[in-house]
Amino acid sequence: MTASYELMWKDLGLDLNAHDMLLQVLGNAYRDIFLAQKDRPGGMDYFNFVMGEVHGLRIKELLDGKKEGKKVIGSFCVFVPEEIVRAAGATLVGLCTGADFATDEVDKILPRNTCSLIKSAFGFKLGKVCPYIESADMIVGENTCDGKKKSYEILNTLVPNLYVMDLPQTKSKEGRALLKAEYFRFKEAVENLCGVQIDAAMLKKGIAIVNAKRKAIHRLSQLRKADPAPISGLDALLINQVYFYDDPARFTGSVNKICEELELRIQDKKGVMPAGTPRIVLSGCPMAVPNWKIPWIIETSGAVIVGEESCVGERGTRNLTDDSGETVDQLMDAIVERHFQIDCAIFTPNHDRLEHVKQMYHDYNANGVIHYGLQFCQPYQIESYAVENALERDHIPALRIDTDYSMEDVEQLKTRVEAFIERLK
Ligand code: BJ8
Repeated sequence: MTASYELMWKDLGLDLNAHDMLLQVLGNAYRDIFLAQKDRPGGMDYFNFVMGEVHGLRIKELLDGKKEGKKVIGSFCVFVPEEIVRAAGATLVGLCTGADFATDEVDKILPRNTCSLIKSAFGFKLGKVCPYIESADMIVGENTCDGKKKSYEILNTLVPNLYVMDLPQTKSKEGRALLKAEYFRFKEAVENLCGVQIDAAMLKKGIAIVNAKRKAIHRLSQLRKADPAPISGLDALLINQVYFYDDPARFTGSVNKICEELELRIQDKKGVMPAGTPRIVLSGCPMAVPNWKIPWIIETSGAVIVGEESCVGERGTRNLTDDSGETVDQLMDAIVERHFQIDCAIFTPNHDRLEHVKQMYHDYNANGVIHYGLQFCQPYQIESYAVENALERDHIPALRIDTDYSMEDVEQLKTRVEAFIERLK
């Protein structure tokens, strides 16, 4: 990244030395993990560029937009309805939660047995290295797992603009009513922030923008069913990660462009790995940038990832929002309906997720499922027992991995993953 952004980062209040260090680590990891791959589709050049400019040009775009009155809203969860944000003409961005940072500072505030994802959000804020959180006009937290719910009480003392959304924990009639009430409350908060009154036409536009992104991802997912796999799981994960940062129309265009290339690859039977390479569905906690450890281990151990049952993946993007309503109430209902289907492990019981993992295994012609739980993530770690049982009942090979963002266990994990992949051959 160039020095021309230094002033911008300084104005945002970033710690320039710490930020330089972060970019260097990120750049090296990207080179070693992504650029080292063979036979990447040419369309990944765009995503290389986006990643190279993720703290540079993209932030400049957001700040330029702010000068023209376009608000920026940051979020940590796919339950925050992007349709409403786009309807108001604002931008939704995912906030950085994929790497350890300022761990000493974080340990003074949060218990050690807090998941890496939550610690990371705090680390980026305390270490002053996230230009997204510093650019945001509103930061949305959500009452999902206990860790997030309670830590937002503390985050509220560190940022001036936290908005907390309550979320249901059961898929009941009452749960749906709560989600609906909370989405209306959120709509009002966004309207106040942006100084607009969202009408049906604006909502329709918001839905169209977000649905287009999701459809492009669906197209990509369909292509990943082919053997040989036309794109690596790492690159597909990267696309799913960029989903949360990029300008939506540009993102949609770039994904569709890469899909055209992959269609040709499939016609020519060209893949990133030979036909017959063991195929894995990765299931579990979301993987935010730059959390690439497990996919990198899997794909350097002789397998290819063909689908992600994750919020940075199919759990986050699989359903479209029905855009046929004509009134604000009908369209809001459609947004509620769409998000109420998200089968996050904070719901109890959560049978739909077990069915979804199995469905993905069959749809993507996979050979096995690897469940990824972040250490101290109670919802996903506890639910991994049910996932594994459901898979075993159907004779689907499964491996459970619990880890964090550190690299200390890489060798040990690699040994387990290699043994699992060997079993699938
Ligand atoms: S809809 S998965 S994005 S809550 S890893 S912080 S659950 S202890 S991230 Fe999530 Fe929304 Fe659900 Fe998706 Fe807690 Fe677990 Fe940490 Fe987690």
